[in-house]
Amino acid sequence: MERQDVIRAVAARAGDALIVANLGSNAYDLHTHGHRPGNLYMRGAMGLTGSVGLGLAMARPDRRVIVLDGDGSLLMNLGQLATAAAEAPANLVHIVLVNGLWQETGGQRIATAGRADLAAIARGAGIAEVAEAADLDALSRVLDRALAAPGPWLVAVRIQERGASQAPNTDPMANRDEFMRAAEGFVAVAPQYERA
Ligand SMILES: Cc1ncc(C[n+]2csc(CCOP(=O)(O)OP(=O)(O)O)c2C)c(N)n1
Repeated sequence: MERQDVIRAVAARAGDALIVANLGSNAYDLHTHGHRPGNLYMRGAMGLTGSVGLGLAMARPDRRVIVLDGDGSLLMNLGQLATAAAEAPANLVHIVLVNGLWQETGGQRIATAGRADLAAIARGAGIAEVAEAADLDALSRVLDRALAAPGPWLVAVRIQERGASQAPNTDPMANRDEFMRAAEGFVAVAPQYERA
């Protein structure tokens, strides 16, 4: 299974869910294969995609929130799993694409290429619903459950890389504004953080 298969499968089922996509390829491919106002494309803040999704899920318990994370990014901030388990928002579906690499920075091998098991780590953190998928049929079944049944969910999806994703030419501020409107009810960012 390749990244784009996962992105397409999620986009096809997302409905009115809010989606937060990890910096790099997940964001690029979600924009290419499923752009909509309810998508937030992370541009930096490696490791925080899941934390942003957790905050959103807590702020908007009436909306399903999908996180499209990278394994390197999740490894950088494992504490978020314990926090998600403790806060336990039922509407959070945290999907991590496991390629065993830092694809975005040139394919450096990381711990998930070896012994580290993110699903086991999530179980140990106390996440209520943990699932794994390594092919499209399994992914479809897991997504159908995770998008309907209460979580929080952590879904670890094993992917094979087939090469670099194309970076779309998008404006992060416009994406932020559009996303905040889609996630209506959010407080606007303080003016001092606006770009001059
Ligand atoms: C704190 C921090 N360290 C390093 C980087 C550089 N960096 C950007 S993307 C990336 C790799 C992301 O890996 P992963 O989450 O596994 O996603 P993939 O690129 O494999 O889809 C790195 C190391 C960064 N942006 N921020």
